[in-house]
Amino acid sequence: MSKWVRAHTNIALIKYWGKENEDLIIPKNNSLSLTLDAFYTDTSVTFDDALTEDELILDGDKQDARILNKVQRVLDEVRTLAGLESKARIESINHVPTAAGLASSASGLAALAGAASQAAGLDLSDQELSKLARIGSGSASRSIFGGFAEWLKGQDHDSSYAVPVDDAQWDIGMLFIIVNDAKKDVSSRDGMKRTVETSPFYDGWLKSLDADLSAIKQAVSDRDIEQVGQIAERNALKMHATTLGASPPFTYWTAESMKAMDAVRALRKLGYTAYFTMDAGPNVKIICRQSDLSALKQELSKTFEDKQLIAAKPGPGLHVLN
Ligand code: 2P0
Repeated sequence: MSKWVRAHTNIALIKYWGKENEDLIIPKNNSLSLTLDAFYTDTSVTFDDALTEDELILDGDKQDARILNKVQRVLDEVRTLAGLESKARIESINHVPTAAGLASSASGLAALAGAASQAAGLDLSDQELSKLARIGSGSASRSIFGGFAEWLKGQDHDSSYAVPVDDAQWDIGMLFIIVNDAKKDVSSRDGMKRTVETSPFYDGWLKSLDADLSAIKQAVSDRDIEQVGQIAERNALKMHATTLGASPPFTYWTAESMKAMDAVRALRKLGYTAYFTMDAGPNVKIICRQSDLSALKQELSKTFEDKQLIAAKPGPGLHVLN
C-alpha cells in the first residue's frame, strides 16, 4: 500500500473560464486562487500487475468509467513518465462537509497527481506535479500550493502550471454560504466551452483580465483585503455575465444565490469587509477577514441555517500524510 497524500481545494479570485487547448487543458487566461483548509481530498494509489483495469474507490464506493475519465489522464501520464504498464487502484476520500455540494475536482485531481507519482516512484517537483494535476482538471494545478497561487496559462504542456504567490499567513479567510447541493445542469467543462464558442461577451472578459490580475497581485502583496475583495467580486461578476450571452444562455445563479449576494452587501453596510465570489454552481463564498469569521457567521445565521455556513482559513499545499 502506498502512502496517503492530501490536497486541499482552492477557490479562484481571478477565474479560469475557457480553454485554448481542450485536450491538454491549456487555459485562455492566467487565474489566481486561495487554497483553503476546510475542504480536502486524501488519496492513495497502488499500481498492481494483478489488475486488469484502473479502479477508483471514492468514499468507499467503486466508481464507473465516466468518472474515471479525468483520473485516467493523470494515471496514463504517470505511467509514461515512470515507464510503468500496470493498472492502478485508487482509494480516495473527500473531506467535504456533508451537503456542501462542493465535491471538488481541484483537490481530487491534485491529490491523485501526488499519490500516483509517489506510488510510481517518481520524485516530481511542484511544477511537474502542477502540470500533472492540470491535465486531470485545470483548477487542480493550483491546489499543489498552499495560500495564493497563480496558474500561468503558458502555451503547451510544459509551460502551463501554477506557481505560489503568497503564503496567506495574514488576516484573510472565506465563509461559504451553501445554498444548493444539487448536481448542476451545466458542468464547468461544458459551460466554459459553450461560453468561449458562443458568447459575444467573452472577448470583453478576456481583455479585462490583465488589469485584474496585476491589481490583485499588488493587493495581495500589500495585504489589502478590501482591494482583494473588490477585485475578486468584480471578476466573478464579469465571468458570470459571459454565461448570459452564451447560446443557449445559462446561469449558475439561483434565487438563493441572489439572496446570499444581497446578504454580503448588507454585511458591507454594517461596516464589515465582505465580498463574494461564485464558481460554476449556486454557492456563494465570502472573502473576509479571518478575525471576522465568527462575527459574520453569527450575523448571517439570521438569514441562513447554521449548516449552510462553513468558515475556511487559508490551507496548505499538497503533502504526504504520516
Ligand atoms: C476556477 N472554475 O478558476 C473556475 C471558475 C469554475 C469557475 O476551474 O475542465 O473543474 O476540469 O479544467 O477545473 C472549474 O473547472 O474544469 C473551474 P476542467 P475545472 O476555479
